[in-house]
This record gives sequence, structure tokens and C-alpha cells, in this order.
Amino acid sequence: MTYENLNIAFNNGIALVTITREKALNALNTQTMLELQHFFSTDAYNHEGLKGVILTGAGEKAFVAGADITEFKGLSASEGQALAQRGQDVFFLVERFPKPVVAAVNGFALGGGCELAMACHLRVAGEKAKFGQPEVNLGLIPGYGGTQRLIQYIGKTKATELLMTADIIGATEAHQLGLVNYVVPSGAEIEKATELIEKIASKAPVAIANIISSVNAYFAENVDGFAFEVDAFGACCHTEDFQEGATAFLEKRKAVFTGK
Ligand code: DAK
Repeated sequence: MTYENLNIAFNNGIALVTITREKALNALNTQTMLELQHFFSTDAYNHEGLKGVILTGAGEKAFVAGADITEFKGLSASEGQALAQRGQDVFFLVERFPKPVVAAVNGFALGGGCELAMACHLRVAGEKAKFGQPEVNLGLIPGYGGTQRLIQYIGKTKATELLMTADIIGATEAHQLGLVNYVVPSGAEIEKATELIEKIASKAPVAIANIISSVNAYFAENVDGFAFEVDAFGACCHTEDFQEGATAFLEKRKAVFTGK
């Protein structure tokens, strides 16, 4: 696929994916969603030695200022439902990607942009970043998982308030609420995200993939997370990396993992 709205740069095993609709504050139109879907279902899997993915927005103003409002005027109920389902499916691809996906939030993360950041495994916010779910201002509710993931991150009390008031919060408050992992000076988001991915890349890849799926299992419908963890633990025991990790500990040396 030729990407029109994503710039993808692989550097030392890290994919830096930049949404490049700066004039529209990187709003998620249909094409951008298709490109994200394609990347997280094919190219990201096909890149040998990938350590992780950083998602960010072009320019200094916005990570993503929401779904593209110009596209969803006049949708029927069934069209809206179909669009929400497709969007949720794309964000599940991000959330279920077996390597770390870090959002480098460099500005507005509103509506679908906040939802995209929440679908990532970790979030690094620049100090000028702003978060919110302002859909009720448009007579809508979040459709890409925002009502669910916001509660998962910050709890029902504050999430309900933000969802109903459409209030926008800054990076420091987002950090205090547990919505973001780190706040860094503006411009240092990608550096911090890279540091996180490099740290995670020094661990056993199969274990990391099983952390991601086990954490996701906590929130999945009809899944016993504890039983899931037992199976995931078993899967790790079966790996060469577990043998290497345990042996390296006993030999008092640093483990060298191969992902097998
Ligand atoms: N969509 C399209 N264009 C957008 C946009 C958006 N979400 N946000 C900004 N832009 C465009 C503006 O229209 C403007 O375009 P031009 O006029 O220059 O052509 C350009 O980006 C710069 O924006 P502003 O001139 O407004 O810049 P300011 O600094 O004055 O304000 C702002 C920045 C972020 C506060 C403001 O742009 C703003 O309030 N933007 C909208 C934020 C918002 O409400 N986001 C959408 C949340 S709703 C659905 C599923 C999901 C969703 C919807 C439906 N279905 C399944 C149906 C999700 C919806 C959302 O995300």
C-alpha cells in the first residue's frame, strides 16, 4: 500500500508512524484509518526485528484532533454503527499488536485522537498536550472505544465527568489521573518513547507479547484473565528465552534473548 496520510520511518528496529494531515490537525479520515489498519495488520508484522512502534502526529499542534468531522455529517444510524465498528476494529489491531506501541502525544489528543492514544500500550505526553472526549459538543458520543478505555485508565468517576462535560485536560492532569505514563518537555516525546521501547526490547519478546495479551485479557468480555495468565505463563515456559533468562541469572550475567 502507498501511504498518503502516514509517514513511516524505521530506525534501529523502531517504526515511527507519523500521521501527516497537519492542516486538519491530523484528524482521522477514512483513508488514514485504512492506512493504520493496513500498517498494523501487515507491514508492522512483516518488518523483521521490529522492537516497537511509536505513533505521533505531524507538527507541533496536534497528535490527532479527532475523527475527521467533515466526513461524518449526515450519517444514518446504521452507517454510524458500521463506521464505529470499523474504527474499533482498527484500534483493537493497535491494542493487540504483540510489540509495544507508544503514543507520543505532541499536542491535541481529542475525540478519536484520545481514543487512538488510549489504544496504544503506553503514552508519553509533551507538556503542551491536551486530552479530551468532546463528542457531546457535536451531539455524539465516542465511537472508537473512548467510553470504555477512559474508564479503564482513570476510573468511572472522572471518566464520566470528562465524557459528559467535554472538558479538555492538560498533560499534568492527564498524568495525575493515570491517563499518561510520562510528561516530558515539548519536543522530547519521541526521545522518551524510544527510550521506553529500547528498554522493553531488552526483555524477552515472547514474554512481552504475553504481557500485552494478558493485560488485554483483563478487559476482554467472557475471558477469565487469571486462566488466560496461566496459559500465557505456560507458553513462556516453553521458550528458549526462558531457559536463557534463568541460566543467565544463575550464571550472574546479562541474558541475551532471541525471541525463540
Ligand atoms: N476534523 C476535521 N478537521 C479538523 C478537526 C477535526 N476533528 N479538528 C480541527 N480541524 C481542522 C479545522 O477545521 C481547521 O481547518 P481549516 O479551517 O484551517 O481548513 C484546522 O484543522 C485547524 O483547526 P482550528 O483552526 O480549529 O485550530 P484552533 O487552534 O483554533 O483549534 C482545536 C484547535 C483542536 C481546539 C479545534 O480545531 C477543535 O475544536 N477541533 C475539533 C475537536 C473535536 O471536536 N474533535 C472531534 C471530536 S469528535 C464516529 C466515530 C468516532 C467519532 C465520530 C464518529 N462514527 C463511528 C460515526 C469520533 C468523533 C470525534 O473524534
